[in-house]
Amino acid sequence: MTKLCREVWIEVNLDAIKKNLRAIRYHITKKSKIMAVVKANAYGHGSVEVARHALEHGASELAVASVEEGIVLRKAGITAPILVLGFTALSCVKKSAVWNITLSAFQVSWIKKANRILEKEAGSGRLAIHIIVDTGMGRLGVRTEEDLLAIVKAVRLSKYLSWEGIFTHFSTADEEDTTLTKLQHDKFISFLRFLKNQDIELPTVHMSNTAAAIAFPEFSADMIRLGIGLYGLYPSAYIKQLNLVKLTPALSLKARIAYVKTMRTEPRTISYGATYIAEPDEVIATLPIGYADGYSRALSNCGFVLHRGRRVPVVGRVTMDMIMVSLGESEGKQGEEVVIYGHQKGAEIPVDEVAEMLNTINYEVVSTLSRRIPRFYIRDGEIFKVSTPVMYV
Ligand code: UAH
Repeated sequence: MTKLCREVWIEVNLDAIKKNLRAIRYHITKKSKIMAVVKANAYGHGSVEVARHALEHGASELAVASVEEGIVLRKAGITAPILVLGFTALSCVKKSAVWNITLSAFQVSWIKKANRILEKEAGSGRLAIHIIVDTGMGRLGVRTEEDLLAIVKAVRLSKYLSWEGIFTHFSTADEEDTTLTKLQHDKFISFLRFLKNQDIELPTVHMSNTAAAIAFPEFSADMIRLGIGLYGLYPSAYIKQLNLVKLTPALSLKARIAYVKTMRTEPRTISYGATYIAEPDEVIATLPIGYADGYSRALSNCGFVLHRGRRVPVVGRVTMDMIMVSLGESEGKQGEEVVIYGHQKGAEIPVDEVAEMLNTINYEVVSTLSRRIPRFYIRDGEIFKVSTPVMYV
């Protein structure tokens, strides 16, 4: 294993990602393609490695949140279609065409200006477009048939744009009450029917995120956009308990104990604010992870890590780069491995549990893991690649 100077790391199990892709593949409509959503550094897992692996194991397209995220993938040699799911400023249209990155669009004025930009910048290439339809997410997209027809016509008239997709996004597909999801689906289908009635041939149609792909496989259309499920996490407790697809979490967060002491002398205060006072003879271990790594300060005095397969509590405040945990009266050794998220000797700290403690969702817990933590990629049961923000020796 690569020697780390600061001994905290993420293990990304690519075999789990392959399993998750397979599980979803069997669940959705046969003809539907899978777009792997690798935005936000693949939800913290590392976009280049996850994208490459997903493309090798059943995904055929990728989605990101910005042109910059797409360029990272292109620079790594990835040639599959890449769609930017969000809004892109017109100033980045040329760059998108040059790097062959597909943009999402929903405004006629934007389409016309984008075409003019590309007309002036001869040689930039054509820009592929997916049209967003807002059926109830209330974020981006056309909301009326009139606006949809206008943008479709504008794209089709644009010499430098090509219309390659149309999609909507569900806002409550992870919830037990399916009323709004069904309404959004029906609305989207009626928009599509409206276009067909105008003799307009549809490009790739997609609507489902992980939740919809699991709960409504019949909505899979030409393609699904698989995000959280790719990483082995469920979009909600409700979707998990449906028990329709077995997912395997891909990410573990681990560290080695930096220092161990027995609290024999006064004061026995721990960390900023002295919010924890250790018992005499309590054993305290210091770990090299903090809130700048994405380990939330809200876990101060309430998080847990696994030491020798046993849960031990975070004591005192989480600092920027370190935390302290209490080993109680047990012994601990400098350099011993602890698990912050994941499994150790039959025990587990699931990301879902951490999310619940933080009153947030698993998406936030993994996607906020800092890029300064090295990622170790495991394939066929073995570490095959280490991605580090700086070179470790
Ligand atoms: C437009 C859009 C998103 O913003 C996100 C996703 C992926 O969602 P999950 O992570 O819940 O699968 C799809 N589409």
